[in-house]
Amino acid sequence: MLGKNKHTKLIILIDPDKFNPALLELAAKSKVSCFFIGGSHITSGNFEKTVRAIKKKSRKPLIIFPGDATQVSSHADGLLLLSLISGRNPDYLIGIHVEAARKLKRSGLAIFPTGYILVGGGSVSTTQKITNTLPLKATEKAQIIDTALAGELLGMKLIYLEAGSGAKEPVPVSLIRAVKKNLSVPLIVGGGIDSVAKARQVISSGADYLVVGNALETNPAFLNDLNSLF
Ligand code: 1GP
Repeated sequence: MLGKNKHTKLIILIDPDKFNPALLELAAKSKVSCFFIGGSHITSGNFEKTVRAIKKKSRKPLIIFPGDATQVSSHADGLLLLSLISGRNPDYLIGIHVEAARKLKRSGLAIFPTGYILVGGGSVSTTQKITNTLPLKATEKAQIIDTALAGELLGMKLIYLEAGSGAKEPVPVSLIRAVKKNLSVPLIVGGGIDSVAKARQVISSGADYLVVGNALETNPAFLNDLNSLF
């Protein structure tokens, strides 16, 4: 479901609070490899209801990108078990995982242990606030590569370089390229991709997956522009 790719694949992140069914119709006709669902701060949206609605309308894999321990549904296909390895908050390294372990085991979901690396994206991200951790600076290239490698050596099956939802500055292409070069597991990149030019940069870096959320929430037609790149 989530492996290494010769060419970057596109993933759409759906926030249940802002779910727009029209996006599913557009995605059906486009080169979207799968959907992520989740949010670090779900307020009004009903997580379970949205998971079912997506599964009813789309055959593409639906993978949970959980914002907290409650975001588990056996109606999805898989779940990123995120460890925030850029930070040093034990809750986000092991605490919440212990809390959710039984539920996850029973869920039957495909579980993808994921090393989640927050990279400073020019503004304070929601993830940074909620997790009470500092992102790594994009200029700390060696530290970011070592963090990704440590994740891989700990057995994580994916590494996610995250600039933060709606980031002003996406993860720099030179950094993505350097991490990718040193890594054996698939690399996911996301945060702040709101133009074809920015998407093209990520693709040129050789990342295995590019995640787009915000920009498609506000403008689903952006998917038509992205399509030409994949
Ligand atoms: C956020 O990487 C994802 O966790 C996607 O970010 O919403 O900015 O596209 P955007």
